Amino acid sequence: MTDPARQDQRQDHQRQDQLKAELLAVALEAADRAGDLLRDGRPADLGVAATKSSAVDVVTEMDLASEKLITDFFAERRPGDGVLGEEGANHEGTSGVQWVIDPIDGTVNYLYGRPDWAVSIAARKDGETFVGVVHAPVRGETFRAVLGQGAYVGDTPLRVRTAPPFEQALVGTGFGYIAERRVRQAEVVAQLLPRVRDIRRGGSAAIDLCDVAAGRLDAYYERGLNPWDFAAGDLIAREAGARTGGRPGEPLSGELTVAGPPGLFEPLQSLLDGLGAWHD
Ligand code: LIP
Repeated sequence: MTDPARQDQRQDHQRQDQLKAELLAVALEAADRAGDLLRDGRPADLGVAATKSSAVDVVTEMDLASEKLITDFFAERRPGDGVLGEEGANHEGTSGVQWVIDPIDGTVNYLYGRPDWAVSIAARKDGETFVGVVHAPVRGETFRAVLGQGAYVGDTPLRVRTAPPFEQALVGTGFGYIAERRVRQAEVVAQLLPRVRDIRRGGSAAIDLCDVAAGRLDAYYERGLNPWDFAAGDLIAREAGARTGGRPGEPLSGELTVAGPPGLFEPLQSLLDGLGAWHD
């Protein structure tokens, strides 16, 4: 490579690192502001404002307020960026950057006053997730990752647990909001349960993926997630050393999301594929 070409490459990398740093700072500030609103402004009589795919797929006024706070913040700080949010925010930008937002991941936990919920924000560019932030205010934890620069909770680096023997794995999962899907998901977990240490169902995919990154779960899988559920947690898990994906050879998606350390990810993915965890 010629010196001018090498210099151009260095300058591109510098520009990209500067963009990543800016996106991380904006994401952290937005998540912190939304987290404060959600933690401190939760009405004592919080109820269901609307339902989506079923009577138990709920939206509260706070989901809507959180998404508005975040999208207004991005409109002010990053006006050229696109946005995709769980509660309806959806517009193309001109910068090539797209924000993927779950204003409350773990809405049912939030509705019931349980602590395991988070604000999940990811920034994507050129088909890659550059930045991921999962802010869990009641847990007092903010997980973050920048592509190629590691994953952290606060300032503590994150690393997945070394793969245990399959039968000693603690595996997280979740279930959909539609009864017919839950029947199939129950059949899959019934087959998995006797083969592993135990199962945990936390209620927030974003937190579950961060728990894999932090070594608090050995692995996680779920069918039926949306991009906003996993965009940030996927990057955090990968930057902490996890493999993530869907069916063998496929990227993670709503069809199937699997995350875990090398040596456990592969046999779990293979077993789930054989059990039909990827279809209803
Ligand atoms: C939730 C996911 C969780 C899944 C729930 C729900 P929401 O997202 O994070 O993993 O099991 O059914 O989809 O709806 O709270 O944003």
